[in-house]
Amino acid sequence: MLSEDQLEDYQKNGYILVKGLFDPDEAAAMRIESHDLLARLADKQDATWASSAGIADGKKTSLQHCHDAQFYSAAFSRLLTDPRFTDVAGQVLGTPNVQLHHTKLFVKPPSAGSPFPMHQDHPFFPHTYHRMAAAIMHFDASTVEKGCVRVVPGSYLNGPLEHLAEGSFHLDPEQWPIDMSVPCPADPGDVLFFSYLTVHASGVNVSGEPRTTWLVQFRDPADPPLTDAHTFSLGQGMMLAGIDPTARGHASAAATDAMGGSMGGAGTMGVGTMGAATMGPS
Ligand SMILES: O=C(O)CCC(=O)C(=O)O
Repeated sequence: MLSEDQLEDYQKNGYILVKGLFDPDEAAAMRIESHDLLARLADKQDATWASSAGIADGKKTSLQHCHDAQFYSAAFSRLLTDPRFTDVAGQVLGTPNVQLHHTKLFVKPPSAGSPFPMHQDHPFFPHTYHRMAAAIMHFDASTVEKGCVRVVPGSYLNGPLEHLAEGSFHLDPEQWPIDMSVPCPADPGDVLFFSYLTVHASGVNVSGEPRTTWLVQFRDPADPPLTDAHTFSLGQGMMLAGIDPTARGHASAAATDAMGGSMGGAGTMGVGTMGAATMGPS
């Protein structure tokens, strides 16, 4: 659980790095699990965003990834409902009800592991009340050299920002240079929680070691999605803690809408041009 001071910090800055949420030996076991899973994958895709090329000075970088790792290995499923994680997730959302949106396993390979440009996660899957956040679980050390995640403290208070859509939603680098962000180096077992409105990015892994993280995106089930831009992730809607007070009302509204129904669910209340695009691995 977060202390009152930590929760205040989150409310002020839109992020909190929770030290030692998991033990280093648990993180080490998940690191092995992660690398084994990526080695097993038949279809190995590079998740590098086209919009990150500028950050890497035109250098070719790569990013290993697996969406929905909990469908490949039960070790990930256990983490999803681990109360050490879900208690903090509920605290940052401000509700005991925590619902899965999606997960992404990333390994930034040594020497040229891909960076991420400055962005909010909001344009990929906008929700009505913005009760959506991410937790990045660190399975090995993440330093500035390894391309750790970087955040702009307090940026979530600006609300949704206009993004450039090309090459995955990202902010204009002239207005949002990466230097505006602060690095969040982490040890194995540390978890970084941040709002989907928090501006964040990450650097190139120029070190000799891979950086291994698992990102879990979660929401308040009572916060209706504004579009159906991201409904493809496996297990979306699974309850990680508490209950869904809508009894899957939003999911059935979206399904009816997708079938051309008239319930006015996701897809009819869009956010202009940002909503429908499905670029990038978010
Ligand atoms: O893992 C990272 O370095 C950043 C990931 C990220 O920003 C994202 O997936 O939206």
